[in-house]
Amino acid sequence: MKIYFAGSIRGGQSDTALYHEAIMHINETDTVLTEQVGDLSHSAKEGSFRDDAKIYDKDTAWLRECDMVIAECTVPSLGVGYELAYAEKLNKPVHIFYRPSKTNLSAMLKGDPYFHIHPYETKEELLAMIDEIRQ
Ligand code: 6K6
Repeated sequence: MKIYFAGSIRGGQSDTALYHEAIMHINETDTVLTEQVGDLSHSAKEGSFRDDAKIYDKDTAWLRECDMVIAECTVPSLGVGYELAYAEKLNKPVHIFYRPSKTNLSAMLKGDPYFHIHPYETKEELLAMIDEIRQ
């Protein structure tokens, strides 16, 4: 399967190492299209309109191409929220993971019956739940 992994970048990168571990885990059996989400070596700062337009074009093409969207939403992100709504319009399966001890998930995600919502707390739980949804 081609997986679109969504996680905060300009919304804040405190969970980037966790995204990286989840992406590496998924890549053992499937293909993550968006590996850069777990990469701390790129700048998260605003780019020029042209650079950001390239990111938008590439990411929306990957959303059209993917078989499933997995989003880690503990760190709130406008970009991830946009991607989730875009994926819903495309009828892609969308799985949202978050840690309730660290955040209050937006009602616009939790209240949307289209999304599969998965609260978890530990990294081990996250990886096991990611395995379950891909079976
Ligand atoms: C910075 C760090 C790694 O890569 C970069 C360059 N910027 C982006 N590259 C690729 N996708 C991006 C970039 N910035 C945002 N996105 C997309 O939006 C990703 O697919 C994330 O899921 C989401 C993050 O949105 P913000 O609003 O938190 O940046």
